[in-house]
Amino acid sequence: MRLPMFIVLCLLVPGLGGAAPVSVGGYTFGAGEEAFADDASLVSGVITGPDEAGIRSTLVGSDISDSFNTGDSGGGIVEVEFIDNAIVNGPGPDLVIFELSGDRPAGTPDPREIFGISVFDGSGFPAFVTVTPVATGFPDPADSTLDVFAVEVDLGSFGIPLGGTSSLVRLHIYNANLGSKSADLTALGALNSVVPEPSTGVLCCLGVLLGTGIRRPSRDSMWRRYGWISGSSKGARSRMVGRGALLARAGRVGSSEPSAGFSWNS
Ligand SMILES: [Ca+2]
Ligand SMILES: [Ca+2]
Ligand SMILES: [Ca+2]
Repeated sequence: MRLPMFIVLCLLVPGLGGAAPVSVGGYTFGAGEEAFADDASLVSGVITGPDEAGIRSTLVGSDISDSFNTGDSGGGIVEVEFIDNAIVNGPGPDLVIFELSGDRPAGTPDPREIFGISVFDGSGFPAFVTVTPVATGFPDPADSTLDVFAVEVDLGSFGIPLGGTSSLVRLHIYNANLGSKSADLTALGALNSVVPEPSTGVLCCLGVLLGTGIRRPSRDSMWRRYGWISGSSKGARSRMVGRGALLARAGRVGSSEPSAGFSWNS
């Protein structure tokens, strides 16, 4: 198998795939849909608002017409994963977490909806930081009584240096007992998003595949390269009655015939 060079470049170069930007709650995500979270699961505690599948379907992707809260439980910790992209610590905020709450003027924080966040720093999850969603002024597309709220996250706040990346975010969702069960979370998108660097193993596989396509001549191409065959297909070769007849026809019996030590790639 030989990977087309364009696909290989798309794997290695961020943004070369040409994704259309996506705008959510007044934020523009240059990497498009890819910028958003790709998986989510409950790692501890209890959340009765949605089941596991509901947690995942709510937090994956750019859709902000859905949300969940703790339900009647005491709360839990949800781990969100970015798979086809990673968050990178670039200039300013790197990640936006969206949640839904009652109508408020843009810029108004809603302390009833506080929750905790932590970002994997390469060796572990630093202590949770409590954050307060702020009204964006944009309405919930599915419920006109609600607005879109946002929390901006800078990876530098979690010890990740400029240019550093992370693919895991944990959310501590709990009832703040302020008249709302908890934050009503809906989506996470990376403002600064990169295609993850391929692992060493993937690079080795790519190298082997590319090497297979570029450096490993087929038996037919070798026959053509050395002038032993003028046809271009296996069919042409299959019509040959034998290598001796072929070489005799090409007048190459002798000096250019592969030596006894030559081995074909097969
Ligand atoms: Ca993604
Ligand atoms: Ca940053
Ligand atoms: Ca959602």
